[in-house]
Amino acid sequence: MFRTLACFLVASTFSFSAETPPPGHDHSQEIPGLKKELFAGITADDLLRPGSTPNSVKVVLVATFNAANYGMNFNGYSHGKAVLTVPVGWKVDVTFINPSPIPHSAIVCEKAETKKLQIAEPYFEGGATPKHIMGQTMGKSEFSFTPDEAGEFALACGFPSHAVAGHWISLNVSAEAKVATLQFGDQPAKEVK
Ligand SMILES: [Cu+2]
Repeated sequence: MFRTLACFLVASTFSFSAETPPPGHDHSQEIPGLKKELFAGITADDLLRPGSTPNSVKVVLVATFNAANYGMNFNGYSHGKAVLTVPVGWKVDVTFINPSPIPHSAIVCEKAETKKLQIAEPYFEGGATPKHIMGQTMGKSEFSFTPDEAGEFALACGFPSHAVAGHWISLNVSAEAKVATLQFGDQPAKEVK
């Protein structure tokens, strides 16, 4: 019981501090030890690109792209603030890159699951990096899934406590959308081409 409570308290404190950095915290500060050649030339727009076949998209997720949210970001975005919208039934091919010595991973889950300390299984078959709970460092892996259900999902880091600290972006699977769109924060969504 005490252990459960302690875990909960640690998680809540962590989540709070991740959302409200202390005054003077500099997001442009670099995270040490990044293997930069692993993500040379990749930008936030690579979060969603057209796929090589019709009705598919290509997603490149770089964990610890920069120092935002203490490195717990994908291509600079955390807390769901990059929104990928994909029509239902489209294939999603994901390349996951972690250039840092801190373990991270990627898993597709329901949006509500980002509030959990640990995410057990991908919501759609095939939708996670290998051993997502253990994570991986200084490397790359690929996975694909085809969402067959509309709803609000997330591409989250599956390393315990990272999603709850904001290490996730939004994935909306839409029954109405005819094209894939990418949205950053309050900016308008743009069609990916
Ligand atoms: Cu992570």
